[in-house]
Amino acid sequence: MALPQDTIDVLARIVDRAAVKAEPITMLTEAHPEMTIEDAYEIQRTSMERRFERGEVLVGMKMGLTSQAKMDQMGVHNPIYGHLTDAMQRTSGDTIVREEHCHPRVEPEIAFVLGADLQGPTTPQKAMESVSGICGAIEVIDSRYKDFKFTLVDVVADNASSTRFVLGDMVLPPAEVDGLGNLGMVFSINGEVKATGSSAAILDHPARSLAALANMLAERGERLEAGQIVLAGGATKAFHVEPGDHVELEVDGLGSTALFVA
Ligand code: OOG
Ligand code: MG
Repeated sequence: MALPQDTIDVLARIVDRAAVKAEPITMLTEAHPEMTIEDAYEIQRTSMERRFERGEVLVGMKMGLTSQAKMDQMGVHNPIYGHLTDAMQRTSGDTIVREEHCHPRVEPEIAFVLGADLQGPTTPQKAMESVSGICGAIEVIDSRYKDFKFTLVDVVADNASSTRFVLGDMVLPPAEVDGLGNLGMVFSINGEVKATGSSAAILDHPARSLAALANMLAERGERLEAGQIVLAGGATKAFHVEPGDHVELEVDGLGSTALFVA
């Protein structure tokens, strides 16, 4: 790591505060160009500690930048991960509040629910043995950086822009999901189709995203645990939302998931 622990602590406090206050900040790398990816994950972890101290509970992890559409939109071409807490989770049909975020965007995803611990190194096929449920999901992302612009290390430090997510009500065991590697996805806002895509956009198969996550965590001596949720990453680019919007995702065989914005 390039940064000393006290700087990590200060930067974790800065990203956490920006999230709590919904006030955009300048990229951390502007003042700390020497920041490494390991520093960034350490800042992310330290910022999560602050959330846990406030009573939030870890419910899962997310992968980000796992599709070409997302990488191209953000100009960052490496998959990353972030932490998900109970305070970020909503139920299909719930409403999120625009003002609680800096500049929220929504994206269509596939999510896994784990029935067993998952420790890397692993393969996509082996990783799927830990999965008990699969569903559609809408993720709300909200970079804490001005203009939603960041470098790889900045977005990692900012917990991969995590802010809210909602899982579809239809959570099926893997054996009941036909063709997980190529499920049609239709993403609409206010009844207008914004994007159509396929789960194949997510690293060619969402199971590859799950395995990649387990492997990235294993490099840091961490693992996924039974009961956790994993978001595999946006299958299309993300779309900004405003109060009054109604967001809906339909996934072949997995029903529809909805989110309202107030
Ligand atoms: C980073 C998070 C990306 C995804 O699904 O690709 C992400 C961002 O785009 O702000 O969640
Ligand atoms: Mg996402």
